Amino acid sequence: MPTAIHVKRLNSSDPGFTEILLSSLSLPMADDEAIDAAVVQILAQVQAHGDAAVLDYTKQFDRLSVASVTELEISQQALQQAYEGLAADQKTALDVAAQRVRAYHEQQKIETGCHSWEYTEPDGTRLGQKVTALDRVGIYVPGGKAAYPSSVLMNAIPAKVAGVSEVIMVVPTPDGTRNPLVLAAAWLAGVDRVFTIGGAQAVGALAYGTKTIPAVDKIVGPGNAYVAAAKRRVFGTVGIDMIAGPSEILVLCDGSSNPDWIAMDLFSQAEHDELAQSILLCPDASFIERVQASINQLLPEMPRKKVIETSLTNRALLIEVKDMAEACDIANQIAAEHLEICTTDPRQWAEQIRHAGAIFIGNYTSESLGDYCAGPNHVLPTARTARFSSPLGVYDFIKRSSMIEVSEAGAQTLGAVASTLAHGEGLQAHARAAEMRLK
Ligand code: HSO
Ligand code: ZN
Repeated sequence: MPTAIHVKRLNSSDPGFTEILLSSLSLPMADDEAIDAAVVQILAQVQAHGDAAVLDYTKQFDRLSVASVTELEISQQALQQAYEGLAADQKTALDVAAQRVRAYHEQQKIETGCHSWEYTEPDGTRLGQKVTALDRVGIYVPGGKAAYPSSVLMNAIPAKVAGVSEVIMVVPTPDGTRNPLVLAAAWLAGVDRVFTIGGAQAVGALAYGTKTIPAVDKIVGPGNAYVAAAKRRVFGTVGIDMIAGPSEILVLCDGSSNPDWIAMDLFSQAEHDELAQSILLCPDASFIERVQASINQLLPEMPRKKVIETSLTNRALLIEVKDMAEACDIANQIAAEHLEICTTDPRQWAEQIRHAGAIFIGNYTSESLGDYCAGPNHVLPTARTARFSSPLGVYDFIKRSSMIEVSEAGAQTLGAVASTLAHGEGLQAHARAAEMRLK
């Protein structure tokens, strides 16, 4: 008996549509006080006892018992062996993906203000901005069901392209089980050191440093609730990227696509996680029916049908809209992590989109191509944060210093201004420092 699921249907003309939509997007706040308390304890132990605490927790949580943290490091030679040992098709696919992700991020470095600049004023004062890469970055790679080699590429390659000198990866290996694809990806991406540790203890080790594990300047990469809580706690001591929520896809469709393609694109997010969210916006009611029929027809074939079914039943929406212009307005309110535009004239609608993590234009651009190998990063803002944040990129691994060189002539004009303002703020030393330089 094939599973028939009914995906929740909305119509933009329903009374209270916007409120219903926005409340369907939000997730109940996880009750993570207990997790946070455990994390505070783990971080304190790692800060106080370094390697010894890391060893204890790794034994306790990953059932991995070794005498020293040195034994938890995977050598470059072992990474290379993991790569060499891959099946030929896996190796080629990983090579192509890495090369394309690198090319995209190299272009991003050129185009996105990742270079220093300076200008000179008429009086000889020089002002500018100096860009430097972070010295050392930590990449958290989850173990278990979300161990994605593609995410190793997406996190490590932009760091290397930015010019980060040392990229340190941590990946838990419960019971000592290593994922060769993850190690191969680390090798290809040029990761400098890999430690088989995970959880809050790995985040603590990277943030505070231990005798064996060097302290980093920023920690990036996804993780479970403990890792997310630990990243929140160490923020300030180190930088962090973002706290990612469950994955989302929003498909805008005018009804001209193959409904099977659309159903499979909705599945491709749903299969990540029971909490993942897949939404279709379409002005054609009969096409929505056809997508619903494709969902029921294709679902039984899917190995991950349980996860897909739960995600689609609890979180998915098929929304009938007035027209494509309204679909774009709603898409801007949703600010989805992934937005597919599957229409006959997709560029026209892409121009109307202001808020989305990544915009996939046209029927041939399935999100899965972007997830693996198109080139842009797949670490994207979730949970409507695309309203104010961007995909992970080279710019996340650089920082800027202001450069100020005031000429003698410049000190005369600026000195008078600064002096007046300093007196206004009651800061005499500031005023005198400016005045002393006046002729
Ligand atoms: N869609 C995920 C990334 C991913 N997909 C990894 C497959 N592997 C979040 O953007
Ligand atoms: Zn994906």
